[in-house]
Amino acid sequence: MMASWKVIVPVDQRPKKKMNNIDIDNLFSVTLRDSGQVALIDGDSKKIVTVLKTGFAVHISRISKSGRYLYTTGRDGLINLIDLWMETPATVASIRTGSDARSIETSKFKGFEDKLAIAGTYWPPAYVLMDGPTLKPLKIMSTRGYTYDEQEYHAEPRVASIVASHIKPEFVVNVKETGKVLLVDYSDIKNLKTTEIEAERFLHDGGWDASKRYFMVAANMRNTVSVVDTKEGKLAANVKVGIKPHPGRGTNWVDVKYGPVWATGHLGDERIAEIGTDPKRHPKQAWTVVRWLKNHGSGSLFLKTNPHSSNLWSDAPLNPDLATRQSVSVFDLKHPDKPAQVINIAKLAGIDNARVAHPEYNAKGDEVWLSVWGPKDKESAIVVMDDKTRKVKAVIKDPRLVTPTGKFNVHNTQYDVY
Ligand code: DHE
Repeated sequence: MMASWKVIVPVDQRPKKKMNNIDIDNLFSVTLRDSGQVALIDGDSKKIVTVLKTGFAVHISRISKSGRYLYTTGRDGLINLIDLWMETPATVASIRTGSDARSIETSKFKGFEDKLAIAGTYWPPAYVLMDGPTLKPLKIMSTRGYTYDEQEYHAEPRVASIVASHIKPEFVVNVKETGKVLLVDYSDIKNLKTTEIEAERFLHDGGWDASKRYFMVAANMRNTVSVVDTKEGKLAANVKVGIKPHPGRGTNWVDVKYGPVWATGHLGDERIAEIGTDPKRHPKQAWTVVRWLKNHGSGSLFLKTNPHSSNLWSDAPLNPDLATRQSVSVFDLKHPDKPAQVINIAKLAGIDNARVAHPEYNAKGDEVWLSVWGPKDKESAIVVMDDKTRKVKAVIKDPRLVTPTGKFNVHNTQYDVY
């Protein structure tokens, strides 16, 4: 790890203030999966600011608490740290933390803003804590151990999603095969305390409820969403959902009848499960599926609404039917009994043979960005929809936009708005 570690621009040679006119709040970091790059796109002008080389089949982007630093991880374990304050944002440090990886996150608790980073790896089965501004590795922790239920030794349990708590100096680390959620207290790395929570198998992706106290994570082999109460450091519930839940980070809104909910779509069926998340004021609904919505098909990966919106957008990029995987469902959350409007987004971009994936709102919450994810050697695009009218606002096309998939709006990623 040390041999791969590069500080390209030392901290004292970095800008002391923002050196560009970019509205960083509304910048999007877009995964260009098959070219191993991210495109930084200005949310207002829809213009590409720059395209940066990252790891192989780059997977996700995450933003530091201050909004200055952007972290990316490639599937090859290459972490890039990008400074958004530079005249043209560029990589200022990089490291390889393993040979197979999916997750990266940064410390968000008061007093630890931008201080630490954490990367999880599929191989080796471990996570590493790093100095945030330089990526210097500080401590590697193995995830090898016993499955929570059968108490069988597992030699290579992979690290799936990692999120940073806003209410404690903790990272929530989800270990796939053992079904354990680790709450890693980073306030004293030398005397590291972790709380090990028995959840369910195989943990994959997830996100916060609206209060940011409960972490909701898919356990896809058991058709379950595990709910971790990060305030108490305990499992709150295992909620049975549909077949193979896949929430991304999931999404939150207030159901007209049942109060605050968090929702996930599914790979294995066409339902969207709304789970009640307010045990104080809606105890009957808490940690149960209060309502099922009907997506336009199975094979859904991501769904999103926004505090400023009453629409819910849901994709189905892994559906075998072409028209289905090119389309999204848009639900009116004020009238949840009304069927969704199904919009073929790829057609709107004039592209055939693509998957449409990953709705992401802009910072204001009045636009929804969707990736039209074509083959590597064919045209792709990003379609920007006006949230209110559900009509096209812009189609971003550029030869540099090779296989766009995930899009991470700085504001929404920084504050976990979803
Ligand atoms: Fe992902 C998140 C793992 C395939 C796009 N993906 C995640 C996370 C994990 C994961 C563990 C959560 C990270 C976190 O929050 O810390 N993904 C995997 C796989 O193991 C899998 C199934 C197979 C593989 O070979 O990697 C896989 N993922 C894909 C894709 O094929 C997708 C659709 C396109 C791509 O770019 O590779 C894809 N995954 C994403 C995206 C997120 C993600 C866009 C972040 C969602 C978000 O809104 O935060």
